[in-house]
Amino acid sequence: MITRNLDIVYAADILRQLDNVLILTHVKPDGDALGSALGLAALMRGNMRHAKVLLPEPVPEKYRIFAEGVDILTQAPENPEDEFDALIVVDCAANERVAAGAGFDFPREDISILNIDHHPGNAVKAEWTCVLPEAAATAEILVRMANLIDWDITPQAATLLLLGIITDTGCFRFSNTKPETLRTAAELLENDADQAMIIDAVYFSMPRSQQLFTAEMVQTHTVLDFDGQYACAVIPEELCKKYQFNMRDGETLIESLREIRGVKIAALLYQTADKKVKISLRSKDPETPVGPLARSLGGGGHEMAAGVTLGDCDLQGAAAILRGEVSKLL
Ligand SMILES: [Mn+2]
Repeated sequence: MITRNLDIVYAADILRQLDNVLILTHVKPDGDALGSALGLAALMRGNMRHAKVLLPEPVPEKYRIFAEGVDILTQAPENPEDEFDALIVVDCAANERVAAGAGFDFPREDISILNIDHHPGNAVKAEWTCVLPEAAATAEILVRMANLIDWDITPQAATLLLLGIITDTGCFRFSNTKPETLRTAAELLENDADQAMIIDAVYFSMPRSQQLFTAEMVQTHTVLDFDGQYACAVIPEELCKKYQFNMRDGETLIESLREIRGVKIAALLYQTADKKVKISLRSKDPETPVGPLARSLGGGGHEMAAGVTLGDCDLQGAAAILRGEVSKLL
């Protein structure tokens, strides 16, 4: 059963009453997933609560410095209901995307779940749900909640939460950047968030091999279609091997397609280890949103940034299916 979406004031009061929680986020965590999960743990610790974060996968290298000093479990506890008051799921829109690791059932009935997110269409099964699609990042919602319940924001929490806002807004370039987003970021800077550390780690630390990988992706594996309005990169496994590049670190690769003049829709396709095709989608034009497109293929996300995983087809087959859907928009 999906619970009704709670008012943020009510949800913040639920958060205030929790003393000892386990925080979870989505598989293949991005900057907002990590910033929100680790930031919420830091926030709670700074306000006399206990919080651990469950991260069964390795943290992408560029985010690793942000995880230092946070209590992280890499293996799910067998009986979380004995150890914790509740689970808090942040920035994750679907039950099957909750990164819990082996032996951990999700959703579950034996422990309360608080679900905090900004993805429209969030369907995580939880006792309490607070989804605010107008927030640029889940981290932004967490700051608003902290303010509502008068929690202190420590410099560490501020840095982690600002990481979430900066990455989900593409450093305040995307259309989800609202006055409230900038005010929230300003507040985090007032609380000594280390903005320079975030910018250095996220934007000025690309490994040379990734830069070369990106160049070859753009030059050899990208097709411009529909009069240059659609840029699609199909990444063969050999390219990853050549540069020893792990697509787990490829969160921002699609930006080099989106930044091309005239492109309205950008797509990036690669094959996952279990032989499915993962598609990332971005739109630059509100008239051609990619959220509905992703949902029509069984995926999800935001209107301007979405994704879908297709089984039962190879890269070229997936690219053809996608082109068919894109042709309805362009
Ligand atoms: Mn997010």
